[in-house]
Amino acid sequence: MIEFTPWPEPFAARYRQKGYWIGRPLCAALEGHAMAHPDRVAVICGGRTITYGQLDSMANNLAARLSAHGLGQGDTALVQLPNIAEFYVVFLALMKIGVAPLNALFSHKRVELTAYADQIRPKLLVADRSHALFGDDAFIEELSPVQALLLGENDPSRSLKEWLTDTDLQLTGGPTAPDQVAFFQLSGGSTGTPKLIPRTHNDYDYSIRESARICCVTNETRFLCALPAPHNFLLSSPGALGVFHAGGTVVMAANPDPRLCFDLIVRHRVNMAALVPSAVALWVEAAERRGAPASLAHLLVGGASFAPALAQRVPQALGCRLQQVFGMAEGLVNYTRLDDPDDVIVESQGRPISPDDEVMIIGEDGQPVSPGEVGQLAVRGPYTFRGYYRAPEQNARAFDSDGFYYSGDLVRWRADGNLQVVGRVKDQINRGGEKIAAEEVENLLMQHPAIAAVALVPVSDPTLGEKSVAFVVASSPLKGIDLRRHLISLGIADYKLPDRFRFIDALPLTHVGKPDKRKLAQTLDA
Ligand code: OOB
Repeated sequence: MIEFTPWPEPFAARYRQKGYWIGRPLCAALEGHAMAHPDRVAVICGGRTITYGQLDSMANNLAARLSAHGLGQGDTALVQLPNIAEFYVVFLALMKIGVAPLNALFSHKRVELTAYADQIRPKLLVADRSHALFGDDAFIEELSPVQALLLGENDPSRSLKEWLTDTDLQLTGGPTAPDQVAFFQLSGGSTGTPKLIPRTHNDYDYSIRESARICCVTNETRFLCALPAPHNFLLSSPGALGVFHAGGTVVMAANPDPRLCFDLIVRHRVNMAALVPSAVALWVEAAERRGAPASLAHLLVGGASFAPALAQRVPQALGCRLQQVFGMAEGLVNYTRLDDPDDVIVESQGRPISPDDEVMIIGEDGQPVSPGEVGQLAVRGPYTFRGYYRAPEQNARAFDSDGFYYSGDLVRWRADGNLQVVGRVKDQINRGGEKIAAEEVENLLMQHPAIAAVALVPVSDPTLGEKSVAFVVASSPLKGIDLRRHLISLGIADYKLPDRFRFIDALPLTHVGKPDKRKLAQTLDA
């Protein structure tokens, strides 16, 4: 059994009694559709059209082979796949036999994958030969999983495609109990080591069902997945799992480039998509120049701050309804509702999924703020986690004694009952929806022998919303390119590479002796 911090029993009892937690594993909805109408299309990926029946039988084949290799409940898997149908097949297969995956982003490299593997000690690795780290076996040997399965592999004993084909093997074992860990979600993070979020079947399934309902996902939905598939937004808000819950179709795109996506939307009559604001800007511009793809009816936007001036242009330019999403891999997800007044949809980030999402807005004095005032968002509820995986110190900081999780977002309630995100207190850079924990990059920079001190700070950017600037105190002459090379040699995701380096004589300090990042940021505005 994978350890995690459970909800205290009175909460768990209430969530069950109210019908939020229904005791169903995450593979159940898809299996139901595979039984009821196997020929309906579940995923379109490149030239392939995969039905619910095919998706489920590939997952059964993989699950049977994995269970025959001794994998099952309590085991973990490190999975890194690009946006392809196999991502869902693997996820489903692992749910069926109770193996908890951690789905890394395809942009993740040595630093991230090593940190994840150190935490979960995966028995299974699923990766892609086309990824720079997996071109040969060196890194696989370092990770030393019991079993590695690779996309694009010639050796049949390790070829993922091979493991999805028909087998006589019987699937043994089954999903973990619904109140146990189903998989690990990735935290955007604000600390040195990337943190993992254990999600249970019960809590995640509830967020999926309600998201699908609130976003009016049906079996007619044709959803474009053009951001990383493992991200909570694309997985469950309502994401691909919301679409599978309703029996609709997911169309995979490698990236959100409008040239690629508009073509896919037209070709596959896509009617729903989910984007981060920086991609919305590209779509709106492209549509204003050469027209919008007609079938698109509904666009979800979330993951980063969304300027009302851009939001305003969406319905006209793209000919679709807009829905804002403010969510987090830790749990809480807020939506504007489709029938909300225009000003709510354009200016707010909506309201929580559940009547039992308890949201508090806490001021600097640790007390709830007056109505309408700005403070830090704290939350507990039926699908908000109760603790990072094996991180007691971080949990002591992120949670209060009543189990409220402090998200690090600065928000306010509008008089109409919707939240507005106005800023952040966590030490994080939100680069076009991709989250960078400042401390993680600072620690890696500090490994360079010529760096005496460093602070990573966000700077506003017209395209991405924010970019990162590293302020560096060097003990001998250095150039930005040296530090870029240093980080690349350590192996971090490209989005974490500082966009700019600024060399200074000393870091300004706050009265408690920490780098004064606010002051540093001001020197950039000037
Ligand atoms: C989503 O999840 P994460 O875990 O990558 O990042 C969560 C953080 C939030 O705490 C907030 O700082 C920021 O991303 N954020 C937004 C936002 N949505 C997320 N900031 C401003 N406006 C928004 N609409 O990003 C995520 C998870 C599920 C659904 C949607 C997004």
